[in-house]
Amino acid sequence: MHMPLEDTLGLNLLAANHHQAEHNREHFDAWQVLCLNVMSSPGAGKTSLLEQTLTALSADLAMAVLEGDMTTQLDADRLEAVGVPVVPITTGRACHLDASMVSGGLKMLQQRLDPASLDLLWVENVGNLVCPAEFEVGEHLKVALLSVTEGDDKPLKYPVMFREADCVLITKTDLLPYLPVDIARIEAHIRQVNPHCTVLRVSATSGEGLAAWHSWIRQQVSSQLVSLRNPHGHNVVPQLVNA
Ligand SMILES: Nc1nc2c(ncn2[C@@H]2O[C@H](COP(=O)(O)OP(=O)(O)O)[C@@H](O)[C@H]2O)c(=O)[nH]1
Ligand SMILES: [Mg+2]
Repeated sequence: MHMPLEDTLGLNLLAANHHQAEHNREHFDAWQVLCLNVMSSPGAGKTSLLEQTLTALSADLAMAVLEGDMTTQLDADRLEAVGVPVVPITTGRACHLDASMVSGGLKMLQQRLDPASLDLLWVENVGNLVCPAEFEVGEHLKVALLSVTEGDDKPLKYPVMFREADCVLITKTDLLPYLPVDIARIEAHIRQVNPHCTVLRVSATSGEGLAAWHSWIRQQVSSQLVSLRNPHGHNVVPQLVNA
């Protein structure tokens, strides 16, 4: 049976991306840096949350950001203002970052610092609920944001993003009193597509939930280090036979 040409092209594209993503992850593991890929629709609050989070955590975690945007460096400038190194990656017409763009971003980052000195590398993806979920970039964990203004049906309408996420942040909870939306239904729909992810309610404006979010991050950084140093873990560099 023949596959349609466009299906074959699509599969090849994803396979090539997967290969590059694995390569990126090998670098992250060798540098012992945890990489988090932050995704959401445009305007759900990724940059605002990162402004708060980078400020709160930079005293005890060394961090940098790869900032994906289609055309501008506006978000990169906002985050650089916090005092954390940021590499802007403009994607042109592409609606997501892919693994080779991130590889290019890493080379630019290496001109500024030694990535092995970092604990945590953030990737802020291009705002889009569909494409970023299909293109891994080598991240260890995916964080998806969904703001309360987007309605409770989005986890069901865009299931791939929410199924793949390790942590889902329901953002802008300060707006709940003004909206005809039921946050319990948002959570139930997230659980329906992904029963196991962490779900947190946060507001970058009021500060609600940020302590729980920051403690989730710290936990992930620590367990990443443990898994890289654990000789029986899955991330161990393979031993050379007869070396
Ligand atoms: N009320 C409220 N507005 C927020 C919150 N977080 C972000 N915003 C606003 O939402 C808009 C988009 O935020 P931004 O961080 O740029 O979203 P991004 O496109 O996902 O990076 C901006 O006008 C922010 O001020 C929040 O927690 N509460
Ligand atoms: Mg942004």
